[in-house]
Amino acid sequence: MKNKELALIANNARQECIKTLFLSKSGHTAGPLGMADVFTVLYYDHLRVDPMNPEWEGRDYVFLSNGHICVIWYVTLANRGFFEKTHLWSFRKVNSLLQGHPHSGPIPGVENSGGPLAQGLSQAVGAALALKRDGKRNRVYCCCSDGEHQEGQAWEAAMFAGNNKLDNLTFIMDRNFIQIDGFTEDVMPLEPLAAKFQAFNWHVITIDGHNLKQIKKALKKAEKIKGKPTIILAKTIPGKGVKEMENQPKWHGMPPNEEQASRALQELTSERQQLEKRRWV
Ligand SMILES: Cc1ncc(C[n+]2csc(CCOP(=O)(O)OP(=O)(O)O)c2C)c(N)n1
Ligand SMILES: [Mg+2]
Repeated sequence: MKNKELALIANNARQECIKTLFLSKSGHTAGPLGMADVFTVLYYDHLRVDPMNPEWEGRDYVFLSNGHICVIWYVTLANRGFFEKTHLWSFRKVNSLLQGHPHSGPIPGVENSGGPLAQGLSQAVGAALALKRDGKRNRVYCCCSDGEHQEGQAWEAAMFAGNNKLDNLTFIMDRNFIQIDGFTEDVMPLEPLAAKFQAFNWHVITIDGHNLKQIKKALKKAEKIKGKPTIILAKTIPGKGVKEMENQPKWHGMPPNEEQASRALQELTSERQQLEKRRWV
């Protein structure tokens, strides 16, 4: 898909995240806005999925390990036609299909239950191993966060995947440098992340997580790497697109109030007008 179309879809997804979070009056804002470009490229340009038949056996599997950013997953799945968009408006409400952390089973397109950080990484690794052993050609994608790589389980999953040469597995890390109550490098430094994964037999690709061309290229390159899994370290701006929310840990787990939501939508609408006017090559 053309980059202009993708940029407009990502802009729309950001606006819908803001509306959904405002209506729910709870949820996470920074991560979802930061990962809108990655989710858009994944679902509109890259993945082999069929919204009409989410359990199609030839599909690529998508896992979300940092389950708290699920609003961007839900918005993307709804816009791609996996389920009715009206579900978004009851996000996080009692008995809603769309809870504050994803659960596998009832939600079309959602493969894993997430929330306890780092568990999704192990789930994805297990799925990739099973598919490989069954001689299947499906790929497994796992979106994850930087903060969760402060947990032991993350490195156990990484070591296992590298050791088992799971080249049907791609991790995409939201490398946004924030976590729940501060900046990752202040709380518990993660760097040098690339060298750590390389030491565990991973292929590492570092990209600007808002550059559509780079996201596309990295996803394609990962499919060609043999004998090792790939991690795409996507450097993102948490809260991307809304200046007052960008790069601030306080927006990790806070929804916008009415004034903040209205300012955010205004800013994103004017960004949309710029995107329409821009010359795209
Ligand atoms: C096992 C586990 N421990 C703690 C938490 C609480 N928690 C939820 S999000 C979060 C911050 C993780 O950092 P990151 O995912 O990088 O946050 P973001 O970039 O989305 O702000 C924490 C500690 C959790 N969900 N699971
Ligand atoms: Mg983070």
